[in-house]
Amino acid sequence: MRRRFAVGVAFGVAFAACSAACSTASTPPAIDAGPPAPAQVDFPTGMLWGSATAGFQVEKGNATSDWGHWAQLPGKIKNADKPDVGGPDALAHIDDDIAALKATGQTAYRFSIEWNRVYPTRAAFDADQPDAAALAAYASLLQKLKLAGITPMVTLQHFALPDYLSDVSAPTQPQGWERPETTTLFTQYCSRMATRFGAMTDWWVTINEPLNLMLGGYVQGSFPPGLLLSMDRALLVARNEARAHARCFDAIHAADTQDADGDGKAALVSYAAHLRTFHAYEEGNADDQAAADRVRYLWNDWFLNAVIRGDWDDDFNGKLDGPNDKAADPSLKGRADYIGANYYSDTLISASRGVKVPVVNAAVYQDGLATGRPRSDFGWDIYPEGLGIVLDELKPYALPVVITENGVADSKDVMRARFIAEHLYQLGWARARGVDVRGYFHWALIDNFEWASGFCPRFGLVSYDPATGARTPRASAQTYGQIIAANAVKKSDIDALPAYGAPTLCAP
Ligand code: GCO
Repeated sequence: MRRRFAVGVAFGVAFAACSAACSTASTPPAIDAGPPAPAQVDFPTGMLWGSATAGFQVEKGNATSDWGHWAQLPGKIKNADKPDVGGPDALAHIDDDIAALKATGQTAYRFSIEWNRVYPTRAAFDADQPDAAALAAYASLLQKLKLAGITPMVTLQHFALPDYLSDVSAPTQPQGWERPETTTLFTQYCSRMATRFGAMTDWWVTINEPLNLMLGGYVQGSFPPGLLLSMDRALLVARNEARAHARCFDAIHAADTQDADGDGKAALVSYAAHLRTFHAYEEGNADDQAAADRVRYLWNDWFLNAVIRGDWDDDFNGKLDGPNDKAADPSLKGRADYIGANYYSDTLISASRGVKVPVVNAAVYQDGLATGRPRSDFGWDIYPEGLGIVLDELKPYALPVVITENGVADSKDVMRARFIAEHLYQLGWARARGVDVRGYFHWALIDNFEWASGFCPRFGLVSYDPATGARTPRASAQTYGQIIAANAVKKSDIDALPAYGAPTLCAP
């Protein structure tokens, strides 16, 4: 069966899932034909070992966000799941979550401060009258992390936007990042949060996966405002997010002058890019390969080039030759202190079949790939080598890298231990090849609301049972803890782990 417009996926352009028709696709080549795989990889002292969440996915009570409204609309969320019913209610369970981090020796935690929670109305935002309970909750989280010796990493925008900037009832009107006022207000929000919390955190993520937001909202239709293949609006969103990131970067640096952890740096600011590997649907097919290169450029390089090099490719054609293109634009250049990289999986690209996405003129296949690799409950390939590939691709930017997300939907915990070990092995190997990776955040600390897929996919190191409210560490969390304790991964330890178990498919 061929499926169009799958919902609720991180990469999001699953325009057609593979079926028997995909059988001509072959397994992409393994990385690094050169030096043999090391027997052991080691991590540096001070490596950030953590896990990640996002406010809308683990909190309750974000009804004044666009996602809060979106999740009430019929047909938008798998099984009609409601974020406030069945989630782990993180702000009410800070101690439990910190205990889970400590139990595995994690030293860092990435979470978001939800804009709509802090400023539920436009009037509150304009008057700078933040919600006292919201501020107290985030301050408490930050204080408790400090007491526990856990380094916080704060995301300022993780998909959900306040409803006064993104109205799900009016999708034909400009929404969210399309509106110029969103950048202005976001910059103020960044400044205010950095002023208020800068003494308690040094690590900042401005926007989470800006291109996924664009894709889900304007191409695939599974995120607010729910548009299909609305390319002009999509590209406007990407441009505005890049500029907003740069303004937020400046605002944070201006406001956060306090060094929270005594390392001499007051603020380390970046965004979280979702990076993938892209292979030709048919290995050796030159058209497919060219299409894969186009998609890879747009998805992996475009935003990084803009905010690190200041290279502004306004028409997304891969060259700085358009009337609005600009090299080394000083208003954009140098706006990343590190690269935040979310890595999940691989993608096959076809030039000749399936639903083509304009601009890249290619069909994108991201789940149910005919590669023979193990796959997660979400239908995504498990492809640890891909992490090595994307890390190698980051070398030319010459910046430290933090893996801000990496994880697997695995409700039965039959894949996660090996998944973690194999990905961390690739990460360590990339370090040995010269990529300066400083941290790793597993997605996720605890089971949570997976956007359009609701609570079906289970990404947590800790399981959450909505019936009993029990938070139970999964066995794989111990494997993560052992690697953290050793600060190394041995190939022989990976070999001793059970093979990947079968997925309990939770496809959209
Ligand atoms: C994303 C987000 C997370 C997801 C995670 C699993 O990548 O979509 O940053 O919010 O939950 O990636 O899909």
